Amino acid sequence: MNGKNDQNLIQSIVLSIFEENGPTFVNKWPSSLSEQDALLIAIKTISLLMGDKVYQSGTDIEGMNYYGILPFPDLELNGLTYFFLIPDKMARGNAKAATITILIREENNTFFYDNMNYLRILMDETASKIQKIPNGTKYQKEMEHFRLELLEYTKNLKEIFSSSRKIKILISGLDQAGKTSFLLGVKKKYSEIIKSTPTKGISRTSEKIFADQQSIISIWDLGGQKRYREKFLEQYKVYLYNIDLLFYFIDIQDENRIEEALLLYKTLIQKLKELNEFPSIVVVLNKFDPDLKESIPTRKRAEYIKKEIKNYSDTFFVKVFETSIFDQWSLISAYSFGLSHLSPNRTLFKNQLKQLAEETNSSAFLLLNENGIILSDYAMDQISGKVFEISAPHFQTLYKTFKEFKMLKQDFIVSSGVADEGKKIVFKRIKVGKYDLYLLFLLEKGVEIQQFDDSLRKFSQNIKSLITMYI
Ligand SMILES: Nc1nc2c(ncn2[C@@H]2O[C@H](COP(=O)(O)OP(=O)(O)OP(=O)(O)O)[C@@H](O)[C@H]2O)c(=O)[nH]1
Ligand SMILES: [Mg+2]
Repeated sequence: MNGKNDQNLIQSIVLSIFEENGPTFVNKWPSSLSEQDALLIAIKTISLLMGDKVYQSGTDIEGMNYYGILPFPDLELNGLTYFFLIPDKMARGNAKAATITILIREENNTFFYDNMNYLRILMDETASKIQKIPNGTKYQKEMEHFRLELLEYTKNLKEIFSSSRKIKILISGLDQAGKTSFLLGVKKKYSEIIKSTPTKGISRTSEKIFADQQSIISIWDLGGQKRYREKFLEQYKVYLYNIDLLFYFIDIQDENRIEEALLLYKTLIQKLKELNEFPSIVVVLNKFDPDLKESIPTRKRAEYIKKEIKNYSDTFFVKVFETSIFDQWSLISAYSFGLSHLSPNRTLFKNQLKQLAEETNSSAFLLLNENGIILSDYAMDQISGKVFEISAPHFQTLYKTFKEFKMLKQDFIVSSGVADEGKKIVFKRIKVGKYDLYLLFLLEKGVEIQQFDDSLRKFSQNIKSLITMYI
């Protein structure tokens, strides 16, 4: 544990650029950081950007800034890396890939999460300055300024940091909205759904996306009955403090209580603002059972709710899902979306999938963990996304069944003739470090999966270190 005012919190700062001869560091601090280590940092961070064809096709430079948290186990450090482009007429795609990396010791990992907003702004400002300076300079002044700002900021921090991030997810909504059933449904605990009773007070569980993940994810399922709701609103500070993600449930079938449900939502937003807590929000329009999908009154109600939610939500990031306990995929989609939004590396994952899609000439990709949680997805168009929606659960079951009966000789199944124009759907297991992950993707006519062994291997390699920092 490190006390407050830890002068040694920031271990290193490295600015790296993809120069003609490959990734290299152009500025490093402290001077005691060896050239070899600085080069390692440059190669590792830049290689995640390279091959990303986004910038090679001349997309605007402003639009592609993103960040991620990367482990550097050899150095026993973790890095927050900011990826950006420096305009350069002479370079391929008229730009050079660049990264700024802040390194801290692994045991101080939570520093990144707790101060992400500040760090992003500071990195963004510095990157903007660097983008405007003529090429070939060492960016000494900008990096020095960056370092001083950062050190000044960390000097005043009062928190004590640790290696494991604590994530708090709150599940709220009126009673009977289906909150508890949803959580059980995601875990396929169907027999318990039938027996489930209204939640008394609060039910706390935890989530593990990976068996040995560092982060501790707690899920607070709040009883929605009036007496529990009142208590919750009375003690809102306890419940809303340090919240990372809110799932807000509305029963789409309960037409008489829509206004009441919206009012509670509005109240929650007000309380959150008061506490200066800005979690991502997933609004779940639940009990949207498959036979109601086309019902006009239900659709109208859904549109009305979406409009109101948008009006109330202010600056919060909000995404609305329509779910039903009778549609497992709808539950998984909403749940996974929420969880993946907690991942600092979500943009990096998406970019890796995008890159893979380009290399394999595929229009869509899904990356799943062993429990079927969607870690990341990429779809070029809506139709491809829709195909997955329908086929993913089916493939997962098929794959498991085949494996169970030892009928699977390879680690993938291909189905042809399902989609139009001779496209094939592939469900494939990939080894990423010690984890088994699954890819679902669409292959164009005449293309065989074996052609992409190299791309898939590279993909596994690239996400191997990202995955340990997934959440
Ligand atoms: N038709 C339909 N019924 C559902 C769905 N989800 C849950 N239910 C039913 O709705 C009732 C309430 O579900 P719960 O999961 O206990 O609701 P809750 O939001 O946890 O309620 P509290 O714990 O009291 O806040 C149960 O009878 C469920 O079987 C759904 O998607 N469709
Ligand atoms: Mg409940």
